[in-house]
Amino acid sequence: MSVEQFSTKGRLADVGEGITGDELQLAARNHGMPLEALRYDLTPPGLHYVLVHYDIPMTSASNWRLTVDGCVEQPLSFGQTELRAMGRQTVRVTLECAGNGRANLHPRPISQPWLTEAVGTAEWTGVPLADLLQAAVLREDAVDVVFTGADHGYERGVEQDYQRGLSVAEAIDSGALIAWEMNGHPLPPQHGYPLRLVVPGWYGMASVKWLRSIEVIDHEFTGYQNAVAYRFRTEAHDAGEPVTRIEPRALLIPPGSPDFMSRHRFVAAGTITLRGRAWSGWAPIERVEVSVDAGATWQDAKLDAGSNDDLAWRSFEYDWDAGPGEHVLTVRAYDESGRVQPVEAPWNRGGFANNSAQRITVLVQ
Ligand SMILES: Nc1nc2c(c(=O)[nH]1)N[C@H]1C(S)=C(S)[C@@H](COP(=O)(O)O)O[C@H]1N2
Ligand SMILES: [Mo]
Repeated sequence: MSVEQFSTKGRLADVGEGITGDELQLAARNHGMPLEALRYDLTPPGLHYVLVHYDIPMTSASNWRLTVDGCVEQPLSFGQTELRAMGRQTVRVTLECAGNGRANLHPRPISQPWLTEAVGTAEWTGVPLADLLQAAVLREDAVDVVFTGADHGYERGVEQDYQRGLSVAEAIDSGALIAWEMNGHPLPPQHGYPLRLVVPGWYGMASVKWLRSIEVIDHEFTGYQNAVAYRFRTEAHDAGEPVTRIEPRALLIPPGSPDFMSRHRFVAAGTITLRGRAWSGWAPIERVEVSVDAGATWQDAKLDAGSNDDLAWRSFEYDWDAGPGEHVLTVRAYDESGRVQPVEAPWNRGGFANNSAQRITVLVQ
């Protein structure tokens, strides 16, 4: 049997087809952030969402090397001590998986079936990627920068190391970091120990974990994760457009207490302060609106005094005068680039960037 025959093909769920065993297997490995963890400014690492395409590699900091080579005047190789000597910076970043929202699409692309929980915010500490590239001195023919992780696997018949490319401009201007700490502690194994890339504002796929190599190349990178996987397509044969930065999204901390199975909420009548977080990878959040009648009418939420200049989420609140009965709560975010979170985002085959507004069903008693 060939690799192609043994590999799973990409497909859409049939009309009415429930979650498959393969999707359940992925959902159990790659967990989301429970929405009540929106309460924390910084997501405790065990509650931050996790996405791993293949297996979590078993790695050790003591013999780890990071190489920087290709179209550079000065190829470099760093151990942990040498890398730390290059500088130290901490950046607060909201990471979100590009597939967040996928399982709510119709038809549903068969893949990691996220609802709305593939998000988390951490303080990442490391050395700016731009400083490493400067130390290596880019040659004139430098076009793209390729980041390779230590994990290896197969996707739709293609054997690969997990790899992503950025253009030289994106690599330098995005404020990307080569990080060794998450919230002040060494990276946990599932988040890339001992080293990972963190690209602020970009969907998570750009932030390569278990980073072992940075190669500067003189042409556009056409690896699987850039040219095949993370593309907006409506037809299977389209070349599609690349998935890049995070679209605006607001999420409410589900109020009151949940029903175990449905997660529908029970709250007592009266004034209820609804709280949540909003973010965008394109520009700071400028406004959040709340609807307590399933999107029929919208009111402005109060944003906290901060900003998300550093592209971390911003908190908001809204006092709801809750009367008895069933209500559907929904929220939407606006950013300073003019992007507005849609009530219903357009469909695409990969199920990427589905930032359709969250809906929470509440029974007020
Ligand atoms: N080496 C490697 N890096 C990776 C991945 C992976 O599978 N392997 N998954 C990517 C994807 S799709 C996402 S959304 C983020 C998730 O980061 P987290 O698990 O730290 O939240 O890691 C990215 N970096
Ligand atoms: Mo992702």
